[in-house]
Amino acid sequence: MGYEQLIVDVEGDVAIVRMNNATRLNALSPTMTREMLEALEKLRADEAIRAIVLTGEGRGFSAGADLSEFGEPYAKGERPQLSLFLKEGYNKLIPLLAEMPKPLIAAINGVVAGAGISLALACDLRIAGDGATFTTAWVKIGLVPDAGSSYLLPRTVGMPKAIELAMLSERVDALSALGIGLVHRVVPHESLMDEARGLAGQLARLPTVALGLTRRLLEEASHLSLSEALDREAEVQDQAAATEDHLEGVLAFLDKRGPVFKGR
Ligand code: T3D
Repeated sequence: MGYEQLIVDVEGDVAIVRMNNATRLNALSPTMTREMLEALEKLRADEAIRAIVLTGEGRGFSAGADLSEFGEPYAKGERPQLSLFLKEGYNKLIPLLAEMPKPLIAAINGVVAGAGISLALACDLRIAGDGATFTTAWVKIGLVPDAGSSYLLPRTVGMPKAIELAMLSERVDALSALGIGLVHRVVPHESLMDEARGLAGQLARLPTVALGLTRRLLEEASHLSLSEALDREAEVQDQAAATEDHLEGVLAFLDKRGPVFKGR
């Protein structure tokens, strides 16, 4: 798969997707956004891929929107309607990540800002290198959280912390991010990709359909009453129970052997 601002490597059943606009800390240009949509659609449809790692080249994970794109129109006094770009770009990309039916890991290799935080939040698991730093950034350029962060950030760190992060836009280091639940693990920078690959490999050996359904069920249940959630669990359990992996899991348990899940 050849892209201008993205590198996609397939390593067995794991795909490593690298944002590749390192001189701008992997800022999300229209090209990168379009290429991510294309690549992730393909990986979503590819049954041989059972886990995806999203990371960045160089010292940035992603610095959010590519502000150099704003320079020319703003210098000419033009004020493009940002919602048009958001609807065609992030508003398609974030659901594609958040609803990915296979596990998605953000391997946060460095600086994260603005919509880069949203990308990480839309992944299932976030592992940060110990040098990573986070800043919401929007308010510093007079904008509001977008790319799903108004929704994902409070659900991840709680409303009071989300308000503090969004309004003050201070830089948060990796250990502080771990402390507030913004990331799940912090590892030495040098071992970040080994850790991410290890975790992706572990997830790729699990029942892929059940993992995807689990993510969706937990997300849906946060909007439901208990009785609605119980009904939804029963419906989704029928879907999980119809998979080959469910059968294999039960038979392996009864045979006292390790299961071999196929992701079906
Ligand atoms: O419609 C829409 O698109 C609206 C959507 C908005 C969504 C958003 O994400 S808004 C938020 C956009 N992001 C930012 O405002 C962050 C801007 N960047 C920074 O504040 C800082 O660069 C960082 C805190 C992220 C990192 O600081 P530092 O000191 O580690 O690096 P640096 O020296 O500032 O940046 C290194 C290079 O990357 C530099 O280029 P140069 O001088 O070496 O040629 C810098 O200009 C470039 N860069 C960093 N962020 C961006 C960027 N270039 C374009 N867009 C960026 N977002």
